[in-house]
Amino acid sequence: MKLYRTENGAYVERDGMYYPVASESWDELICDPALHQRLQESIHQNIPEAFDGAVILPPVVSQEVWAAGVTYYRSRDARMGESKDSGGGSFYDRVYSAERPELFFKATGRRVVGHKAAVRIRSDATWSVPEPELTLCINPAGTIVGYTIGNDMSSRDIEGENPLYLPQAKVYDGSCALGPCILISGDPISKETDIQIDILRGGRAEFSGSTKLAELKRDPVDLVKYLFRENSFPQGAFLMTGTGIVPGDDFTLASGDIIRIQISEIGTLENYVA
Ligand code: DO4
Ligand code: MG
Repeated sequence: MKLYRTENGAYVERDGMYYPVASESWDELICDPALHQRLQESIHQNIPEAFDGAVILPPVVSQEVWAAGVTYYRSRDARMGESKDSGGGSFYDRVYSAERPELFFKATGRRVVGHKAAVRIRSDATWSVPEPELTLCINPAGTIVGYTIGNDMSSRDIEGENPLYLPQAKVYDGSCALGPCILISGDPISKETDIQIDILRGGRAEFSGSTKLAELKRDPVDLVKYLFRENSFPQGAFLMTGTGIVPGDDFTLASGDIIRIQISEIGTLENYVA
């Protein structure tokens, strides 16, 4: 089942049919401990509706968005390279193999954009990239209730200059995209899941890359356990699980680029760079 937040309320999709989901608010829905069952009931009790013209909103309102870092070897490698002149390289190597993961605050709902909306690059950055990341939807009890697609936009020159600049490299208006929907599932997502990114410039592929979830070094459940240590999330939370795809050092995003991130089982998140 896939759950969408739209301008006309929430919808659940199964087998290509879209059913309305009654709710007080998005927050109330996401926090429902019986979300899975409630969506099944919506499918059984409602008549499917046309969905073609629906305006899809980001699947987040009051939830905080957090992110894990250096969870794939490719990210460790890229980060060690970009920060070698600042002496930050060894931090990334150490966190990749440490028991405690890197977790950082990424966005409030206000800073998140949804499917087909504009992501932004900082005007004071010279080296910007998207980071395609499987993103966990977690309820207030700390249970993973679903999966969405995330783009952790990053300013590599700023984080490379000094690891202490990470919040500025990562948190700014339009720095996070989530969507288009949440795959609601009681089962862990398959390690065979493919993650693919295509960046189009002037209609042509400027960069393409892919990875498999099997390359993720950390167990999503362990990441959530660390996030919820000494931290409560009364409205639930989203946790981006890190990137396994980093374009070569000569690539930087430009205004007008289209970023397509595909995760098998979930769908495609498409954004353009403002
Ligand atoms: O440590 C810096 C950020 C890492 C990150 O965002 C990632 O690996 O995806
Ligand atoms: Mg990231």
